[in-house]
Amino acid sequence: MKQLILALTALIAMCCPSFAHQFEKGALLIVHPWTRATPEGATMGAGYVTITNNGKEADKLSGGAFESADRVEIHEMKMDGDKMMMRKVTDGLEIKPGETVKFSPGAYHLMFVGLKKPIVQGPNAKGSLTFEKAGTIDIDYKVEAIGAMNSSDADHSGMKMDDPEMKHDHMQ
Ligand SMILES: [Cu+2]
Repeated sequence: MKQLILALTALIAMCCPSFAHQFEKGALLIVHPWTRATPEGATMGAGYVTITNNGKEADKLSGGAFESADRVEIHEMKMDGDKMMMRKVTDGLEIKPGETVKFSPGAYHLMFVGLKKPIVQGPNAKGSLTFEKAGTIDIDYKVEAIGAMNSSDADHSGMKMDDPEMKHDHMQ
């Protein structure tokens, strides 16, 4: 029986790379972090993630890190009258039990401040997110083209094994 379970576990681990680009710690699930390439000389970049709190207590995203940035801020875009305003979230972003918060252009985003080099397409970019209760979670960001407003596999449902988009998966 034990061997069977081990064999099954190994099989499951091999079979389903569609689970790959997500990160889990405690009750938190972080799905498909992505960013976009930046032009030469840019000092700021933006990152997007979807965070689900599967726990029974609220947690709070308080910040994070990005490989080539001085610091990471949480920003929110909001309409103020007819103007789009960007606001820095200074006291953390609460994620309630059962809640999913989707960061996207025009809403919440992570701002990578003080880039020391451009973000380039290629291997995923490394970073982390820090939560009050769950602590720090290492993640990596798929890098989309300069100016991209969404990421091709932001929605993992309906993905196929032979999807070329799967190339950025990390099975290690
Ligand atoms: Cu911003």
